[in-house]
Amino acid sequence: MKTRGTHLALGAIVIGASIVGAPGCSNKAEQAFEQQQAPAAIGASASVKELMAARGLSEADVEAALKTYMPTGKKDEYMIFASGGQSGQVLAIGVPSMRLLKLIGVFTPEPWQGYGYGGESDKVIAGGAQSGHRITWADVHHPNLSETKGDYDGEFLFVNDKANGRVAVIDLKDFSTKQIVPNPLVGSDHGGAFVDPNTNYVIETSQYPTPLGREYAPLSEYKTKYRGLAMFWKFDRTKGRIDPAASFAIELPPYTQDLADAGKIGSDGWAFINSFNTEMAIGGTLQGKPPIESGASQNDMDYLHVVDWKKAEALVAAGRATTMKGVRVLPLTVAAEEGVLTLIGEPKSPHGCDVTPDGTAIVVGGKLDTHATVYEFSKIKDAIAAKRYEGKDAYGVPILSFKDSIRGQVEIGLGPLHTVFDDKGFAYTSVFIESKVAKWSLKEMKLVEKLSVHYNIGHIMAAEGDTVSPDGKYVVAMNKMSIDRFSPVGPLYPQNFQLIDVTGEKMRLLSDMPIGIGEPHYSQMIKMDKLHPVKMYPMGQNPYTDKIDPQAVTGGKERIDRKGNVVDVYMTAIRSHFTPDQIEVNEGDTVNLHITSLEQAEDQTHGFTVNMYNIDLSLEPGKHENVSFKADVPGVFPMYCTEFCSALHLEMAGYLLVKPKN
Ligand code: CUK
Ligand code: CUA
Repeated sequence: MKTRGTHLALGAIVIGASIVGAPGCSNKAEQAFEQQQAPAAIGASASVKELMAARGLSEADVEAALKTYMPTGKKDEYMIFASGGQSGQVLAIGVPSMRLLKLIGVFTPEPWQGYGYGGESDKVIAGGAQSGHRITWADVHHPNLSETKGDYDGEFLFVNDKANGRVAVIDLKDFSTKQIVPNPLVGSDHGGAFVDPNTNYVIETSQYPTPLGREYAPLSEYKTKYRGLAMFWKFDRTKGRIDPAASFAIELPPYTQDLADAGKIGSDGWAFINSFNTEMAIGGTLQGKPPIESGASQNDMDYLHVVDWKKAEALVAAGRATTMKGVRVLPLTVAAEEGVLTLIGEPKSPHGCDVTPDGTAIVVGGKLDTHATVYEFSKIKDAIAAKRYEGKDAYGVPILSFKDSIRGQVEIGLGPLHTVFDDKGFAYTSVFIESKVAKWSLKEMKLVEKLSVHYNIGHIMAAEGDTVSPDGKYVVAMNKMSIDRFSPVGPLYPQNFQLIDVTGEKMRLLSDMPIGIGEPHYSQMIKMDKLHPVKMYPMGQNPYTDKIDPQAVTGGKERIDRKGNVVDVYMTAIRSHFTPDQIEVNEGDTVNLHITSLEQAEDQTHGFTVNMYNIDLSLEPGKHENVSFKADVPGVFPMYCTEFCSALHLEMAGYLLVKPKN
């Protein structure tokens, strides 16, 4: 591809810069080379040298700058979709520049996009209610791009909300959130929102066990009444929405299921979920009992859950499921008997569960173990087919021999967590306690190199890393702490993304990006040329129904209809006025505003707000919005456009007059 050429070219520039005898350049041969080459580049080189000295930059710094600097107007090669952690949002970031391109409102209202402030998007947020409770934040962990044949297709993004057991669907046609699906059975999720290689399902597995269906049972009945769950949300690609009615779930034992991944190529049709706390510790610190953290760290082995979801799907279709809160759930007994669920030991309190690009192996990191354990899928499959079980757990779930299921273990270091892959057969594992990225060979099962990162790396991510054909090139360390990396901003520090160049023999740390909005967990990086977002909407489009809104207005058809105490205002927005711009209602009236942007020019966005009513809309070209409110306070309320859309933007205003009752 073109980019290879670019990299070579950059390399040449770097050599040019490095031979000018920068401070710290003591290599004689290089200096001799410099004298030979100097005439061709002397002007630029001299100033580069001065700049380097003035800013105290090393050659490595200059090389990193040349690899990441994006001149104005030039575009990035990749886009990262990163979880926004507690912000409930998703970040879109360009690579290699690490420039923030967009903050996508997902679970949390986001005012710039007018997301969750009175308009149509309120329905998306309302759809995410759990037990009738509107929830306006989330703990976003894992963004996952839709796939076709195991490759990112750039159409949709799915993210999970660990805190509230929800999954969201973001349409990459307009980078906006279209659906939030609450899981009616669980109290939290974590292994999500992973997709199978053709995005038939979005997979969401529970984290902390609870009685299924969000029911009550005392903790003394933990082992009998509490359960885990693997949810398979059916994704309807033509509608671009999850179809809850066509979805199903598998009941799991009350171990704390953690990360999950879907099989690919030969392991397509299977899912893998690791777990901790197979001790089923429940804490009780006030009663003098050990906290969950120590209770959960007694066993030397926890369980990798191997799930034959194709078989589960067939059993559900054959009527073997029971329906709970509208979801078809395959009972644990059936899953155990039919070979849908099988367990394998995994080293003490694991984290990370990552299927290799070729689908032949699953890599699990051991938080309290120094290894990355590589499970061989063919061995697992054969053992299940032959029913070569070592025993059963307390719930009757068959257990395979650990020894006979693995390809091997690689000594990584203290606290290996997540693993990603490149195009050359290397795996990169985040090593939390050591604050390092460990590069190792999947073929030779051997550690190759370790790179220090800053600090306490959690997730790690690679370019196109979860596909059947990763790109290599870039790895991103997603560090939990930044300590001394940035200017201080008070006791809450930003997390730190570190971009790493993995094209060469040695890994090179290129740049830092502070994330001052939440703690991102995972992210994915897609080639920019796979994304094809629209530049504007068709006139009158409601982005949340993906249709022309029945209330959309065209120019000249603007009007105010009154029926009793209901006032419908059909309004248009175009540079630089609203029609109508005077709305008179009576105190207590219900006001329905229907606003269509008549713009069809790129990047001509208007905003709409009216004083006091907590209404804030973003009207991108062609977009239609509906907003309703009760005019319950008499007075005069300015309304205006909130985007600086033209020279006469400030004049894009009007009045809502609410006449007092008496
Ligand atoms: S978890 Cu956060 S560092 Cu939710 Cu994927 Cu491992
Ligand atoms: Cu429209 Cu400012």
